[in-house]
Amino acid sequence: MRAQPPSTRCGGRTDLGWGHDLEGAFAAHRAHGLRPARVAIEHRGAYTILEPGPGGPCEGLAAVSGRFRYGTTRPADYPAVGDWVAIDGDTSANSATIHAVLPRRTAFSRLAAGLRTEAQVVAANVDVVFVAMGLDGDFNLRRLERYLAVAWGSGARPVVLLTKADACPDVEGMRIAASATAPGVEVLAVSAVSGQGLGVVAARVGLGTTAAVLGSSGVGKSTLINALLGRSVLATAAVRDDDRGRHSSCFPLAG
Ligand SMILES: Nc1nc2c(ncn2[C@@H]2O[C@H](COP(=O)(O)OP(=O)(O)OP(=O)(O)O)[C@@H](O)[C@H]2O)c(=O)[nH]1
Ligand SMILES: [Mg+2]
Repeated sequence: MRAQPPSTRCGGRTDLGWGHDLEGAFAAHRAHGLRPARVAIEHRGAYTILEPGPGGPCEGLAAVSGRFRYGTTRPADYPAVGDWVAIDGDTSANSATIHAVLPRRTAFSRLAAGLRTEAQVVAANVDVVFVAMGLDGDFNLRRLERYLAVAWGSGARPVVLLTKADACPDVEGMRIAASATAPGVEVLAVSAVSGQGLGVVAARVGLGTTAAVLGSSGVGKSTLINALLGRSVLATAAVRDDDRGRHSSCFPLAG
């Protein structure tokens, strides 16, 4: 996991993707005086969380309670980026405590190294996963198939993004080849340099939708997310799949 320096910040326009289905799941926690928050970044031993509020989300650091730690043995049951959690304490003072993780709608997992090999969730509750493949030499249909299998396995809806379209002389030919490999999946050519396709990508991430970008290192995930954030995308996570495993990094929000 890539950590970012802890910071405290409140406000901004977003509902963080909280839905009515979560209200029911949260009722018992609310009865115990707990509040919902969403995990934005996983650090070693702590989490940056975003707590919805009337003036916009409030950001702060949180840790799991001793009781949670004592009762949780599987890595997959610990909070992951994108999880909704039940907290108490003061988020803006970086002293919130996580008491429970709400059931996940979707989950990206990787195998955690340890005495036993166990699944670890790297991104939860993602609705749309953008499978990114570069048109600058990264293009590989076998890898695209593998990424699509990961995407479908997570429960999220995949959309293929052919990135760096500005660097390719035959974008349409590549798009047709990718479409043949990904039947039933939308394939979009995009460029953060020319702006091609960014409007369509942003339209796939409506208010309340959580998106992840999955792709190999250097494919342009961070650049794309930054370009999208200028277009009021709610929330995005970058998930990298390489020989060091699958990583999810920050979960930035439009302000
Ligand atoms: N020509 C062109 N270059 C791009 C585009 N998007 C990103 N790049 C370049 O590609 C390189 C890698 O981009 P990143 O956004 O850092 O890639 P990443 O997928 O986040 O990489 P990791 O964080 O290592 O997983 C940078 O030099 C970018 O400037 C694009 O649309 N066109
Ligand atoms: Mg990056």
